[in-house]
Amino acid sequence: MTSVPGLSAEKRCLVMGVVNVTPDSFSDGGLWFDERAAIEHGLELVEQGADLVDVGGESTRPGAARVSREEELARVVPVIRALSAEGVAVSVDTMRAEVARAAVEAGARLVNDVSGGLADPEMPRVVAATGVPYVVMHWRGHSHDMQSRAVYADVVTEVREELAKRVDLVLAEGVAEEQIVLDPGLGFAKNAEHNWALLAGMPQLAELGYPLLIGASRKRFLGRLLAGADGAPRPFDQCDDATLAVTALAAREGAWCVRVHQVGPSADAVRVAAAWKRAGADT
Ligand code: PMM
Repeated sequence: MTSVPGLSAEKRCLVMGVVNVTPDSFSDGGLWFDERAAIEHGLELVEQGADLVDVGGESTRPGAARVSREEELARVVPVIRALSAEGVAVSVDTMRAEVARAAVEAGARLVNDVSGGLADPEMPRVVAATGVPYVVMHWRGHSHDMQSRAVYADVVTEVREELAKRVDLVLAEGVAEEQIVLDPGLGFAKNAEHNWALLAGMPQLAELGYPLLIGASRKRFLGRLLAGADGAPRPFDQCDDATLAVTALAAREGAWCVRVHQVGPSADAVRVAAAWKRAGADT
């Protein structure tokens, strides 16, 4: 089973707090773009109960353009180095093998690749060499036109099959089974209906035999669900209670990790879910 070196062996869903070192991310763009602010926010998230802090330097919001490799490195490496030096378990949110390699050298303990190795063919080999856990997310293309690929006859079956293919490929490139974590990629080439189907389909995705990471935090489908009487979606920063509900339900479904922007309430929720499960196991 996948484990992150240095993390508690307590049996519960992990909480990954998000630090986007970007000027334009959907949910927190610009807030932590400054290096010092990003480091302080990462430390704050750990105080609030984050097991991992996910540091990303490239926005993946629908329509976003790519940043250069140099810019991405300059954004994330100093933040990862500083947080790692403070003992924080850092994951790097990147699609680039070179950024992943530099991040692990700077202390990152997990590589979170939203493209599941599709954006950079070097990625699986680099991750294999590092030996750290590897989040393989379901992805169909870069953000600038990904929503045009949100076409499925049966989203759960297709995402499951496409993830299984990615797993075969990364294993063939030398990644160990114990390194792999799968993620359905909510919002990435998926509309609201697809996202709900994938959450409901977690048991089918879990049948692939790998831990699951769920990233629903502040995503548009939550805002749409909570739209007011005028039909206007709820702004993303007013979707944290809905995110918390997803955390509780995902943890209950056996998620390995949830990726969230507001950490404190989710850190409590995963403990509630674990106590509930333990009590069930005792009776
Ligand atoms: N979502 C975003 C960024 N990185 N990583 C994983 N593994 N899963 C996700 O769902 C995911 C991710 C986009 O969210 P943000 O830009 O609002 O942080």
